[in-house]
Amino acid sequence: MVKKGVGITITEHIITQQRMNPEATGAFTSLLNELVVAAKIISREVNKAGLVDILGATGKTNVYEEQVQKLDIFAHQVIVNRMKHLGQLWCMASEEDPDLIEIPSQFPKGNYILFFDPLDGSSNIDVNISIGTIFGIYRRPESNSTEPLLSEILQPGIKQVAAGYFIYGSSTIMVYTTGNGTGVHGFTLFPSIGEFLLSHENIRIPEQGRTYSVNEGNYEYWDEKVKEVVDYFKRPDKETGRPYTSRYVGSLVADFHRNLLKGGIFMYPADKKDPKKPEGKLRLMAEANPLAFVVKEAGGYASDGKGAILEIEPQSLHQRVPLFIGSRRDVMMVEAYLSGKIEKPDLKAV
Ligand code: P6P
Repeated sequence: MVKKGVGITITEHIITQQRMNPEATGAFTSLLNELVVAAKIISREVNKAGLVDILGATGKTNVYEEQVQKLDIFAHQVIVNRMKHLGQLWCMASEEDPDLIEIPSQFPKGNYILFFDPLDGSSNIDVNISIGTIFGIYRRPESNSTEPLLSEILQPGIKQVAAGYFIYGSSTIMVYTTGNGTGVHGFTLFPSIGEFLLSHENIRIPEQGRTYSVNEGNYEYWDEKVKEVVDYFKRPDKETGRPYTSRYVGSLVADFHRNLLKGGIFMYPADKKDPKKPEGKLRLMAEANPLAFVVKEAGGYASDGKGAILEIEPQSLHQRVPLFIGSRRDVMMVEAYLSGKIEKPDLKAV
């Protein structure tokens, strides 16, 4: 019997995408491929974290005064070390670094900008819940500057040329898109051959879900309209498929990935819990924008409750934003209600 091939590798897929783009120079392909190498290294450490002393907090805190887990730092350093010498990046920005990460002078600079959250969901590391790496890639705008300027870096999410994530769970999966109708594709890591193989071709998120994901422990800190939205999803109504099921892992990549495949809405609203985080906990540039780019390409939508996440003009590197993301009909309804376009939450109104 002739053994089947191993299937389509991520490397092959990226090159095929490159060939579809006549101006492609291969720079972007080498950038994505190096990110894949970084993810393989992170995946190996995440999957053996229980066995060696790499678990547990470092005693340090990051720019958000969050306990930084050792794997957070490891993942951050792996990505920076792999990407800095490539010659494809103008600069980088990481959730784990308050400042822009410049390319050391001994390496050539390139024309792409990489935003990343090296290990999102890190509070779940010690309890073996899926965590992930999120990335968004922009092109450096035309300019005569010789050094990266924040004004060049802070672009709306719609300007991304690629975005995606790696989820380190029961298996390691990469999901990415280059936008412009190229689709959203998922690849599963086969440790036995050390390759990501195409496993989820052209992912489309259901127009409407049956799941809502939100931390209801924050209920008393939400404004009244957000409370009404969450109560709406819980209220029985056959015609609109309610009550929805509640699913909340507390790891953005895990919650997002489930909703992307099965449909649903993830919400992290603004809340009054922490005066330092009036816009909620999630960050625009390294979390909301990349996932908004992916979900849009898969037929879904992402909103801050007033408008599209991808249209937001960023004001700072680490700004936070309320996030409603997932199945188009669900998110559009929430945005229509929160922005006053409809009088009450009603899926039949969108
Ligand atoms: P809460 C993990 O710390 C994270 O940044 C996201 O991955 C996740 O969606 C969110 O925070 C969970 O926050 O406040 O519900 O524990």
